[in-house]
Amino acid sequence: MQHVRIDTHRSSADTDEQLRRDVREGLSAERKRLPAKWFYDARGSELFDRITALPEYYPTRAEREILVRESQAIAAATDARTLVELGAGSSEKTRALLDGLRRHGTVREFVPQDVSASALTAAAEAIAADYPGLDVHGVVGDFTENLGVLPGTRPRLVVFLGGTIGNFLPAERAKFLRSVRDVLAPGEWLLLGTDLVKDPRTLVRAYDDEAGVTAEFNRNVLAVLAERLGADVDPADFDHVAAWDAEHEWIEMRLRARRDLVVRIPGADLEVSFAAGEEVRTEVSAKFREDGVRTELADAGFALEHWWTDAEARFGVSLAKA
Ligand code: AVJ
Repeated sequence: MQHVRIDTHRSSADTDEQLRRDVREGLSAERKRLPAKWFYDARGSELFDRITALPEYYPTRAEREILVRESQAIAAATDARTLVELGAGSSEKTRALLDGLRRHGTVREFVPQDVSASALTAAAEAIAADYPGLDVHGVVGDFTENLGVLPGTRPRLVVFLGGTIGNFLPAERAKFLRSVRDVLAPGEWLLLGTDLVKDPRTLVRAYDDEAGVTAEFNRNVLAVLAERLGADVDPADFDHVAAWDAEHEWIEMRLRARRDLVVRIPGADLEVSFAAGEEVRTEVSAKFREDGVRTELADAGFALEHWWTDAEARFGVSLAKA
């Protein structure tokens, strides 16, 4: 008998309200922007899974290489009884960690958290089926808001993988890391995945693939606005843009209007004009250096105990102690 439980910490009405606020704020700003989290409806989560298999999109493979190689070291360093995964998505790479923790013999519970109920439920069930005896307690919610109570027996290992921390702006990052630190007891753990600064061509290609899957993923945020807020937007009116910002060391994804447009968004009580060529920033994906990660962790009250990269030093995984 499998132990799977899913708690929903936010209703779809909460979600609509937050989307409405983000859209009103972001699309009435002088430089238009939308938060990256709105990509991930069922279709967006599926498109992201396709991105992770693209030849140009190396972060998933590089991180998996590290997790497979180091899972036993992570288990031995942490003695984790609970594995908490923030922004779990399909939880594919988590299996490498669970394998290591299982072999070590301490882990009892897996707590995946994600905004996408569909992705989370499927992942929770698949993991429970493949790891008999593991209690799986999924949490549907926004990890930037619902960290107040973190379930699970101590010591807990909170993992935040994929480089998703790069979607936060620096101030948001500091706040997020601090909020993770605040829900942990001294001696508990954070495992953090960060994509690393590298040559801009490789970076831009990873966000602008030949097959156009990332372009479709980017435009999917417009489909989300159409679906949830009734926006009369045609995704084909926007071009996908991926650009390296060398000053901030982040990739920006943008949507660029192909012509002058007026988009009505009744669900947000908003009408937005775009001049031909005008862009909306839809994602920031920051890239990191070891020193910067160490400093940001320290500022949040974490000590960096291990730093691992893949063989090509494209991606970094940090194990930090609260
Ligand atoms: C899931 C946030 C880590 O920033 O690389 C992939 C999302 N965006 N291609 C990233 C994404 C475009 C991805 N994260």
